[in-house]
Order: sequence, then C-alpha cells, then structure tokens
Amino acid sequence: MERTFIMLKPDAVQRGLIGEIISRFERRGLKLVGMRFMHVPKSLAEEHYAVHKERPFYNGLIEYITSGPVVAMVWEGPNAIAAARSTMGATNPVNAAPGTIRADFGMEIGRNLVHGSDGNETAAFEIGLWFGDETPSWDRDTDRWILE
Ligand code: D4T
Repeated sequence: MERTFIMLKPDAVQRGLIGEIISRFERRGLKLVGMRFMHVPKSLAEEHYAVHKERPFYNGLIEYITSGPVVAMVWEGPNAIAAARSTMGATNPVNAAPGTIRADFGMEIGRNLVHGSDGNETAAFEIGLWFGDETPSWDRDTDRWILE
C-alpha cells in the first residue's frame, strides 16, 4: 500500500470545489486516511516548497498557498501517488488531459487547484510535515470490490 499527500489549494476552496475534487479521489477508490482544513502558516509553506526556493515563481507560490484556507489530506491505495497524479492531470492545466481535475477546472499553472506528492520520498516527507504520525489506518468494507 502507498500513501500520498494531497492538498486542495486556496483557489479550490474559494471556488467551492472541495466536494467536487474530493469526490473524484474517493470514487476512484483511493482511501482517505488524513484530513485537515487549515490556514497554512508561512513557515510550513516555505518548508513544503523548499525545493522551489530559487525559482522565479517561488514568492508568488508562497503568497498563493498562504492566501486562504486549504484542505490537506492523505490518501492511500496501491500506487496511490501515480493514481492521484493522473486524476489531477499535468501541472499546467493547459497541458492536462480532459477529464482531469486541472483540465476541467483550471486555466493557469499558478492556479492549478491541487497538489499531489510526486514520488515516494516526497510523499513521506510531506505526510510527516503536514500530519506527523496522525494518519489512522482503517478497514474499508468495500475494499474487496475495489482491489483484487
Ligand atoms: P504541485 O507541487 O503543486 O503538485 O505541482 P507539481 O508537483 O505538479 O509541480 P511542481 O512541483 O513542478 O510545481 C510546484 C508548484 O509551483 C507552481 N508553479 C510551477 C508555478 O506557479 N509556475 C511554474 O512555472 C511552475 C513550474 C505550480 C505548482
């Protein structure tokens, strides 16, 4: 089983798309194991996006992520990282495949609605950063109809 960190960014919250976006992960079969609705402190945003510190878009990105509440989540499933990223679509909505979250709701890379971990190491780092060890395991009764 794999876990991935997913965040609904402030534009998704402001536009009333929380339910719409979460339902896409849920109905696909990913299992929710952590969820927080919160304003992101600047220090947390800076740690989360530390790899982008030298990039020209960094300051705008920090401003955007801290501009309003977000929904931080952890989802679990086989290949959860890749499954979540394919549900989200390409980073830049203009390149995202139709039917993905970013194509269906987004226009520009700086307002791309959702974040998802891009690999195992990133997922472990991000889950630890946002949730510590507060991601409960639970048995889902429908698993045998979703996973072989
Ligand atoms: P996130 O991290 O938001 O899921 O996006 P990705 O993992 O798909 O993409 P990323 O790390 O390359 O970019 C992080 C974040 O920065 C914004 N961004 C990125 C931006 O505003 N302008 C840019 O030119 C790039 C490359 C969007 C996502």
